[in-house]
Amino acid sequence: MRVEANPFAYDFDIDTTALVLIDMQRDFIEPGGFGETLGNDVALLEAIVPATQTMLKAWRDAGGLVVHTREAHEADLSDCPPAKLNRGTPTHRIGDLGPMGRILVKGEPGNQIVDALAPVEGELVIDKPGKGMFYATGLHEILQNRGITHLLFGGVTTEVCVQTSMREANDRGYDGLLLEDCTESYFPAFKAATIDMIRAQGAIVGWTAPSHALLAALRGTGSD
Ligand code: C5J
Repeated sequence: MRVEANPFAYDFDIDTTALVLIDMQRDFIEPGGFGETLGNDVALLEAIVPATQTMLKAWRDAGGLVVHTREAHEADLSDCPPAKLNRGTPTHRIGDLGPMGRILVKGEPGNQIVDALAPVEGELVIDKPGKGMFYATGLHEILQNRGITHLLFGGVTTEVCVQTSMREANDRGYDGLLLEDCTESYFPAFKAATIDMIRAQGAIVGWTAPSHALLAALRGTGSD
């Protein structure tokens, strides 16, 4: 299957490809969560949910593997080093009690994936203590065991957890494609810069494409 992508076409087989949705959690997307406590306008992120939902449905209908990640810490914060805990000047830090429970702590309401994109049976849900999806998660071994070689990416935020995960994936030998309208940043200029960086120099980190290009490929109306 071929997606019309940048900087050139992206070829993949559904059987060896996973869709990875990074951190589409209430803590980042809904008011009252971690994102807002850092002073961000979360409405920007909420806006990508409909396109992501459409694309997720098409991928599920095609029978593709779905991986959801959550940025999530243990209740005692033993997996959150001071270097992470003490950064920034948020009104609430990781572990503090906010309107949606303890910020970025496993099991809390704010730590869950937004309802519109909630995982279904058979999909992988990976809790990660870092920004990247491979650090301290065992995900690489899980994907290797399933024969996955290609990764389609959506999620938030583009320049933090999504870009870190794409770079980690690239170093581990995966071919990654970022779905441009299924990812967002609190800073539009950072999103644009990330897209440019990923596909620069002949796809040095990976490919990018709008989700309609993937949908066309799945419908069999893209090029093959
Ligand atoms: C951040 C993330 N931005 N999921 N996390 O802290 O990108």
